[in-house]
Amino acid sequence: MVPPAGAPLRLRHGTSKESAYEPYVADILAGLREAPKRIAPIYFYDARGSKLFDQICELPEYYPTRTEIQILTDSGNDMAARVGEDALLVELGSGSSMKTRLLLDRLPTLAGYVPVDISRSHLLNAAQGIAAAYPHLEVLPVCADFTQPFTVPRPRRAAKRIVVFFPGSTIGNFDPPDALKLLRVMHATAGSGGGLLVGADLVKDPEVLVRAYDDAAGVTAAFNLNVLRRLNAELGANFDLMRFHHRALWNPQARRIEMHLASACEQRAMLAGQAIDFAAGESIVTEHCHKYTVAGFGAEAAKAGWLAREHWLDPRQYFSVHYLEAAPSSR
Ligand code: AVJ
Repeated sequence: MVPPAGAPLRLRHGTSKESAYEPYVADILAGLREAPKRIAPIYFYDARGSKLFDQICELPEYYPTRTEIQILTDSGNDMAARVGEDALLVELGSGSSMKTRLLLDRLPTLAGYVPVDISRSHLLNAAQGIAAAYPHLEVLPVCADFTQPFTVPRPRRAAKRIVVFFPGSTIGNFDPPDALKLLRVMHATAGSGGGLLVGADLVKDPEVLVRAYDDAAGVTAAFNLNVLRRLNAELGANFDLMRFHHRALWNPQARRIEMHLASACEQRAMLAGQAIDFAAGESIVTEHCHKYTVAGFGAEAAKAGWLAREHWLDPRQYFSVHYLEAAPSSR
């Protein structure tokens, strides 16, 4: 029996804390002790950061969201055919559900939908929205850090296969060794015969890339700086937001956009009783956004045991969505 629409969804797996990342002060301090200083991009997404990210997705310069939506709209039927009948769809980092709906609309026989997110409140809100819009779909939310293996809940109606859905080019936030680890975790999650439907942003004109991460309205700058505001508010730090500047740089060797917060002058900030010293011009790296080629992405995935089956592009070839199948695990 599927719970009635509107019934509260229970979290039966993962953590019961508000965020799977609490407490995080030790991680932040360790990153600020590295050279170069680093803050992981997961920390962007407090309530204000999540709102700013939604605004980024609407910016004229930020093409990835609308391009991926266009690909899902144009090729969604082919993707649904690949996912097949009676599958269990497991979405990683299931923030907004817009892209998911494009798939769910085309997958009437799905055995269940498992949204996985680190933020408990976002997860439950999104899951509730999906459960209300798809009353016959069993929704099984999991609050977890998806970079670590987690238990996939079993739907009441047995699934023929597990398909992991990982849109948004979030894979680009992981440096190559971590991306490979994540591809392996997803392979283990899907199991043999399982699938992976994943979005990956493509290498293109550096001007187009830089503008997407350094928009004229300054929304990305506000999004980047918000992480310091968050540390001030939540960890009692005293970063001076007027003395850090947003930078977006294209690194052609590593094929990635790098987001930095550059210190305008020599300065010291305090965090949890520890001094963090900055030279003038020194920066904190807050995000790497790796860009792929279609062949390059397939090759990385192959190292993790994935077989590339099909991919879809927009007419400008800005963004790619790939369907891969799990080769039987060698272990
Ligand atoms: C959510 C990781 C896909 O890398 O494009 C957008 C995050 N950062 N603008 C990206 C982001 C700055 C975004 N991802």
